[in-house]
Amino acid sequence: MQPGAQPNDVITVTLGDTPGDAQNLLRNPNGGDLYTIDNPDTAGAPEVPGAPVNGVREASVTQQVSVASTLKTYTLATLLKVRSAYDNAGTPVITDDKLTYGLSLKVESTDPTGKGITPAPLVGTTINLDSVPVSRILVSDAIPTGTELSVVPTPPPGWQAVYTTDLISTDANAANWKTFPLKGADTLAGITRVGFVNNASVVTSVAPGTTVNGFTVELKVKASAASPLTIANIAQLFGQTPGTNAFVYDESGDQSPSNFNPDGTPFAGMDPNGDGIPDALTPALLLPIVDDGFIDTPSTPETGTDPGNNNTGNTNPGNTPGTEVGGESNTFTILSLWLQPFKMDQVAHLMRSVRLATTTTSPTRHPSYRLA
Ligand SMILES: [Ca+2]
Ligand SMILES: [Ca+2]
Ligand SMILES: [Ca+2]
Ligand SMILES: [Ca+2]
Repeated sequence: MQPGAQPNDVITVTLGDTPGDAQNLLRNPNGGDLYTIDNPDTAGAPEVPGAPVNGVREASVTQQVSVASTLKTYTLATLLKVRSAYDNAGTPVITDDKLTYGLSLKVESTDPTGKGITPAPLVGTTINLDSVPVSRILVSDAIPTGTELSVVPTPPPGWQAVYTTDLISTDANAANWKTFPLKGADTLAGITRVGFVNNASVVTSVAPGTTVNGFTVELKVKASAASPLTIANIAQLFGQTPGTNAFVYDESGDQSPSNFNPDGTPFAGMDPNGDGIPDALTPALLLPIVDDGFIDTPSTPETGTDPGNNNTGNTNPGNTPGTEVGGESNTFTILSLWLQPFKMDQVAHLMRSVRLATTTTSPTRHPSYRLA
């Protein structure tokens, strides 16, 4: 950079020299080139002895940056949750019913917030795993009221399934997570949150433009649950932006990445310096920001809902504009198919209607009918 450069002056840096930064051209040796060199014939495979059939190639690339501009780099990550299966086990009781949820993690490559953010990869944040503080990307799903984890989840390649038995009042990012198999006296029924973390020796980050699928969670209805049972839950994502270490926190149920509000402003508390981009935060600053991810009132979820089961909670016509902060719960009601006074009434009414239709011949005649 030259000493006289002023704010907003544009600095251009070019590596290589081709017309219009064209790629993979036959080299024109005119100085400043970035070009290929044939390996010696003695190099062994995959070297093929002799000169390359397409000659020497060259390419170039140019980048521009404004002097004194702050590069707004941040990770825009969206956690998506759908209810992928419901199995009533072919019985009228609900206590053998199972629900399956599919979670996926999408790291945006373009900025949907309108804030001029340059999207960054997603990397881990500090969590406790098997009693050791480690850096991991964490996908967490609190076990909703009336259910328990049915099976140990099978993670997608490069990821590990994890669980915690800590009280739900400890937020997911502060909980003591454990890898499966179950440790000590732990049971599936005692798990309060299930989740997934990256296996740090395989996956170190999720690049912009990438969606990781295959986070599957299967729940079963507790033996003690009563019909009807409304199951409402929300999943949460925790990570960081590389370099700035800005905190990344998202909840499922909408298309908003990193819990950005529908108007493109950061989630409350995430941007202490007020530049429109979430910041690196201490555990003390995180505490009031992060929700426990547990739905206290499943019949009327305090988070709002995603009624389409397709992560469009922000555009739910039932939502009040401006109240769609954070995620929206996936909600599903199951009920026993027998001993339902409401349904019995419906059946009786239907039978009366049929009998009425077949016995009425005149508008003045009062038909008599009875239930068969
Ligand atoms: Ca059943
Ligand atoms: Ca979201
Ligand atoms: Ca900020
Ligand atoms: Ca929302």
